[in-house]
Amino acid sequence: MKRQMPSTREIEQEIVGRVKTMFRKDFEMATKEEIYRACAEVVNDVVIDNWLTTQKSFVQQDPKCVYYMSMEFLIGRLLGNNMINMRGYTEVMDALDELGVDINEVEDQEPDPALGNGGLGRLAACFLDSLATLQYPAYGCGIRYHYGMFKQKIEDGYQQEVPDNWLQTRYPFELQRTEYEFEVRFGGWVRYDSQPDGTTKYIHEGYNAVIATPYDLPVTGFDNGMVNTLMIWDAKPKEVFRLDSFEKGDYSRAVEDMNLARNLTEVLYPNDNHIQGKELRLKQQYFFVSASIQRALAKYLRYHKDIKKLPEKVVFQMNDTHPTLTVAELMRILMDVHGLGWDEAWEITTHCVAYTNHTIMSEALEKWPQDIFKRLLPRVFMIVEEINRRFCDEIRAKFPGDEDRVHRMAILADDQVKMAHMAIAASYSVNGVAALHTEILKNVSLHDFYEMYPEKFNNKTNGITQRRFLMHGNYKLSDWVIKKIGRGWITDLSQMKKLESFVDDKKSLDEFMAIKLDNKKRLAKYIWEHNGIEVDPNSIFDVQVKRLHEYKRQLLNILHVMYLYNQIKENPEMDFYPTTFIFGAKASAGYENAKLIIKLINNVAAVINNDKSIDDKIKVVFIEDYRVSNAEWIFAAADVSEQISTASKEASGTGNMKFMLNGAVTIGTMDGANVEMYQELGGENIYIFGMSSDEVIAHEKNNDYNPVDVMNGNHHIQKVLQQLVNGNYSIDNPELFRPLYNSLLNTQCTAKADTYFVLKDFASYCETYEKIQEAYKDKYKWAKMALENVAHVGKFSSDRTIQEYVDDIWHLDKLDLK
Ligand code: HBZ
Repeated sequence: MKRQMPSTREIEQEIVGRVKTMFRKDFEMATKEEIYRACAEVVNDVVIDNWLTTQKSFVQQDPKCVYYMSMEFLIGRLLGNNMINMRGYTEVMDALDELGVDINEVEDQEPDPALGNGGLGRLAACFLDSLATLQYPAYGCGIRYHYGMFKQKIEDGYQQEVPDNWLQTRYPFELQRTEYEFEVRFGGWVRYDSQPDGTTKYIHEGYNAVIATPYDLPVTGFDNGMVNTLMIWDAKPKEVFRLDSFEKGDYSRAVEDMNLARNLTEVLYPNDNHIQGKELRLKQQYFFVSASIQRALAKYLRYHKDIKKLPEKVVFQMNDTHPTLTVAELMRILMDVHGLGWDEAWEITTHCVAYTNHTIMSEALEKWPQDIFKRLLPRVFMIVEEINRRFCDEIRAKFPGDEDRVHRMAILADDQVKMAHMAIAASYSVNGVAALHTEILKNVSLHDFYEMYPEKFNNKTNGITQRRFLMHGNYKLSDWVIKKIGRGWITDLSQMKKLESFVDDKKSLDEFMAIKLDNKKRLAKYIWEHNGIEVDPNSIFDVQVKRLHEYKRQLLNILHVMYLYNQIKENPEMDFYPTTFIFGAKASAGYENAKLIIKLINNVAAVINNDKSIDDKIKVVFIEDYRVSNAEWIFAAADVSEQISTASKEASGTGNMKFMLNGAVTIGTMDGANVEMYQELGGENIYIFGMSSDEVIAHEKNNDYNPVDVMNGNHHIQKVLQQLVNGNYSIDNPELFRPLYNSLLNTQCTAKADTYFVLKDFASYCETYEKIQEAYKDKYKWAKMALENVAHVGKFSSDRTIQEYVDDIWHLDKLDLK
C-alpha cells in the first residue's frame, strides 16, 4: 500500500516534534539547518515505508531489473524532489509557513550532491526518476565520492576551485548497508593451476584488497509509491590496521590496503568530454563495477539456481565507456567463481550488457595503457586479451584479408586497451543519444563497427524529467499549466500539446508572460545577492549555462556580445532591446583555454556593465557555481536559450530541453537534439544558424577551412579580434587573451586554428540574433513562440526515453505495487 504524506497540520506537529527529539530544542530556537534535518526525517519516514513495500514487491514478483552503471549521478537536492514525488510539497510548504519559515530557505540548507560533471551525470539522475515513475525495477550503481564536483568561486574574474565537502555533516537520505559489503582486489599476479580434468584454474594472488560498502539512496517515483535504489559505493580497508598489534602480519601490505581504500572514492574527476588517463580513475571504475556486479549476482542467486538464466533477470546498461569493465569482470566472475566455460560465460555476458555512447570527441574516447591495466587488473587483463583474440578472429572471418580493419577495430592495439571497442564487441545494444548523433556514429566515428554489427545500433534521444525541471524549479508555470490543461502532463508530457488552444489567446499569453517576469525577478534577486550585479527583469534574459568547452562555443557568444557593444557605441541611437547576457559554466581545472574564456566573459562584463554611456542596453553576468539547484531557477527565468555548439559536436544536449520546457526560445545550430526540437517546433519557433554537421565534417575531412580568410572578409570580426589583444578588455595586460586569439587565428600554422569554426559561423549568428531582437519587440509574437515551445516539448521527457529503452533494449515489466 502506498503511504501518503500526512496533512499540513500533522506535518507541522511532526516537524516541531522532530526538532525537539533530534536537537533538544523548542522550534523557535532551531536553526534553519536543524529545521531542514527535521523536515528530511518527516519525509524520509514516508519514503522508507514505500521503499519497504517496493522491496517486498521485488521479492514477490521477481522482476527483471536494469542496473544502470554510471560513474556519475548528478542527482541534485533530494528534499524538494521527494516532497514533490510524495505529493507533499504544498503541505510541507504550508506547515513551514504556519511556523513562520520559508521553504526555500529550508531547502537551501541541503548540500547539492554533485556526483557528476554535467549532461551525462544529470541524464543518469533523470533516468532514475523516470524509471521509478514508470514503475520499472531499476538500480543505479555508482560511487560515493567524498568530494563531488568542485565548487566554483570567481576571484578577479578567474575561476577558483573549492573542494565540495558534501559529506561534512551526515547526509540524511543515505542508508549505509554493511550487510551488502564485497571485496574488490587490485594488483598481484595470476597463478595457473592445472586440474585433473585437464582444465586450468586461475588463482589471483598477492593482491591488495578493499571492502566496498554500499550506501543506498531512495529514488522516488511520482505519486505511485515506487521507490527504487541508487547504490553508491564507498571503500574501506579490509582489516582495520592496528598499529599497536604485535601480530601485524604483512605490515606493508596492510599500509597499502589502507591507502588504496582511502584514495579510491575520495574525489570525482572533474573532466567532461576529456580523458586524463589517471590510474586512480581506472581503479575507481573497477571498484564500483566489481562491487555492483557482485551485489547483482548475489541478489539473483538468492532466488535462482541457474546462473545461465541471468539475462532473463538482469541487464547492465553502461553509461558511456566508463563502466566497460563490466564486460570483463562479469566474464571473470562467471568463469572463476561460478566455474563456467568461456562460451557459456560469453553467451551470458553478451546478453546482459548494453552500451550508450555520449560523444564523438576523440579526446573523450577512453584508452588505457596496457601496462597499467595489466599491473592493476592482471586476471581481468587476461580475459580482455582473450576477448580481443576472438573478436579479431571474428573481424577476419567477416572481412577476410582486411588487416587494416582488424587493427583499427581491435580492443588491444598500439599498447592500449580501447574501451569503446570492448563495449561494442560485447554489448547486444549500442545506442547514441540523439538521432543526428546516432547517424554520425553509424556513418563516421563507429562506421567499422556498424558495418560489422548493424543490428546492434539504435538511437535513444535523451530526455529530462519535468518533475524536477518544471514542477519544482518553476512551480508558478507548473500551476498555471495545471489550471489550463490538468495534471496529465506530469507523467505524460505529450499532453503539453493541449496548450496549443491558448497560443492565440491574449489573456493566457499575458498570464504566461507575467509568470516569466516573476521568475526573472526571482533570478534577478539571486544575481544581486550572489554577484552584486543589478539586472533589469524587463530586459531579455539571454542564457548560456553548461560546462565550459570550446566546442560549446561560449567564445562565440561573448565575441558576439563584444560586437553588439561596438554597434551600440558606434551608433547610440540604434534600436536595441535591452538584453542581459547570462553565463554559467565550470571549466575543468586543467583546461587553460576554458578558464581563460571565463576570465574573458568576466572582463567583458566589467567593462560593459560599468559603461554608463550605453544606457544599460547590455548587461553581462557570469553566475558563479552553476549547479543543479540554481539551474532550476535559471531555466525558469530564461527568454533566450543559447545552444550554439559546432554542428556534429554536441551529442544531444539536455539543457536545451530544460529551457524549452520553461518557455525559452532557442537560438542554436543544427546539432544534437536541437535538430529534433526543430522538427517538433517548426521553423517559426526556433532560430537556427550556422553550418550543418555535414558541412563541418566535410571541412574537417578536406582540411580546407581558413579562419584568416573569414576574418579578412568581415570588418566586424576584425574589430572584435583586435579588441581581444589590444587591451580593450585587459588594460593591465593586453596580452592576456592572446591564447584565445591564437586559438582562432594561429598564423604560425603549426597548430590548427579555429577548430570549432567560431569565425565561420559568426556572421550567421549575428544575423539570426537580429531576428530575435525584432521578434521580442512584438510582445504577443514572442509570447506565442515561447508558449509553442512548452506545447511541443512532449517528446523530450525522460519518461519517453526510458519507455524506449524498456521496449527496445531492457524488456522490463512494470512492478505491481498494489
Ligand atoms: O552527455 C554529454 C554530452 O556532451 C551531451 O551532448 C549529452 O546530452 C549528455 C547526455 O547524453 N556528455 C557528458 O556529459 N560527458 C561527460 O560528462 C564526461 C564525463 C567524464 C568523462 C567523459 C565525459 O571521462
